[in-house]
Amino acid sequence: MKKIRPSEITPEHVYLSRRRFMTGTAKLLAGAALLAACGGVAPGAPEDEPTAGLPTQAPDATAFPPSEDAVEPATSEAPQTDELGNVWTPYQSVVGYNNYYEFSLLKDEVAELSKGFVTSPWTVEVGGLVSNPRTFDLDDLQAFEVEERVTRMRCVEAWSMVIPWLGFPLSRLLKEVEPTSKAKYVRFETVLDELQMPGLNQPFPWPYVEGLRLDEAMHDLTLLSTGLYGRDLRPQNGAPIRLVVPWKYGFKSLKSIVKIDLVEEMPTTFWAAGGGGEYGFWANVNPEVSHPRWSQATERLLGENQRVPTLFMNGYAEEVAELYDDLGSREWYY
Ligand SMILES: Nc1nc2c(c(=O)[nH]1)N[C@H]1C(S)=C(S)[C@@H](COP(=O)(O)O)O[C@H]1N2
Ligand SMILES: [Mo]
Repeated sequence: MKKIRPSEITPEHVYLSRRRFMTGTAKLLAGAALLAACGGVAPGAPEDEPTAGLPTQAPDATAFPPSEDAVEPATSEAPQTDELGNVWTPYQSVVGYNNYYEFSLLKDEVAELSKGFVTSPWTVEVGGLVSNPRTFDLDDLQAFEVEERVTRMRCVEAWSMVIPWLGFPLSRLLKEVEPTSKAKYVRFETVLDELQMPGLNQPFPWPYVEGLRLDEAMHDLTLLSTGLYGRDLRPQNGAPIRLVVPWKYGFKSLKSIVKIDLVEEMPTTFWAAGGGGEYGFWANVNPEVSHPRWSQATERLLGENQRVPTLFMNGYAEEVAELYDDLGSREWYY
């Protein structure tokens, strides 16, 4: 097995990944219904506070070697870090410990159940309050030049990862469709594929919908991601294209996008509709605003042995302060 050194993750590598983008093989999933409903359990409870029938799972790379993910793309000889010095989360955790409720509520089952998820052909329909509505196919999406962005992803369940994403700013795609002056928010929708997604049996308000205010969506930190660790996205991470909003709780970063609409009113999101009032629209990371059932003061950074303090706006406050008149106001944190 060839080991790829960190130094090999170069722009060329990024370019190759972009050219490959996404391939998929047709395979029907064998898994059916998984477990009973967990009423009121939203993007989950923190792992040390399991709730109603939702087993907690420790990430265990060795217990989870799906063949296509088995080769580590980077060695840890010279660990790579983000701008705060946090080491990149091991690849096996990034592809083996996932929240993707359309497949399963169990983080270590998602990769197996989503294996073979067909993501080609694929289209993203972009419309609503725009002058130039457009449907992007995989070739159109490939035309956007990708860059590597290493950002932290902080799940509302109080764990986090440092992920080297490949992607491009959402603003570039939005500029192509030309939002009209009436557009105030962006509404995103994940694919709804009952044949391939056994988790859709769960009584949640599908499809998975998320939203951003237009200026949040246009911010340079807001990415459409098509890959990570120099490779195309695996289904469990939201192939072929997903959102990444690093200063907000992870549930905002929806996966496998098929529809983007510019709208006038704040959209009703999946977790706002189904999360029992525990998950609001803004969801900006704030260690001082507790979830109704647990503290958000610290998080378990995967790959590290200790919990680390959670940072205000997940450490991106300087970059995103311009978006919020009064960062101290509590309203931004639900
Ligand atoms: N469509 C969809 N998108 C989703 C989710 C989901 O269940 N369905 N889970 C969210 C949550 S809670 C988190 S923390 C991140 C996890 O992303 P990752 O598995 O790539 O680390 O995806 C988000 N996007
Ligand atoms: Mo999450």
